[in-house]
Amino acid sequence: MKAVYKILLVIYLALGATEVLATQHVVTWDVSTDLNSWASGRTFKVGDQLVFKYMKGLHSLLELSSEKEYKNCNIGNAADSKNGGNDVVKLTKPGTRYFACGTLGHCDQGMKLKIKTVASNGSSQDSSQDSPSSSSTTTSNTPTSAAPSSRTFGAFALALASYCIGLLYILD
Ligand SMILES: [Cu+2]
Repeated sequence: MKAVYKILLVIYLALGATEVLATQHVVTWDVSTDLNSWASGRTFKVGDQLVFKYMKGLHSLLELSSEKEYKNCNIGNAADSKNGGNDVVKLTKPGTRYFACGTLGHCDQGMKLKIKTVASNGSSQDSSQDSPSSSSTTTSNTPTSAAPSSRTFGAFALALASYCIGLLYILD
């Protein structure tokens, strides 16, 4: 019986560890929100999710396929459309994605959003580029708290798995 609780604990810990890697960005999807400044204050990484919250029936969510369509509010041939009012979009790869409301006139009123997704290790590389003063990279204290890059994620998951298995034995 005790082993069951230990396994549950380990699963819980493993889920918790993967949870912190992805961020949910909740978008208040309406005409009055300044969507540009909302987006500019955030970093969108591969693995993150966008959640568009809006009054169902009043708005909808279209994904446009080009910058040109986005600029001109050409919503005629959208790549994807949703209308649930609580629409989740997963950012699966780096690049730019374009969203607009499908209700007539709303896109022209500014109800559109451009999202630039970066690789999950992108921002940390940028900050360490040309700053010789930041010599405070002490890797000795807590190496486990460092955010894993997408490339090393597999290795990280493997390490986590072995850590969890190890934990099972330690708890015995
Ligand atoms: Cu709308």
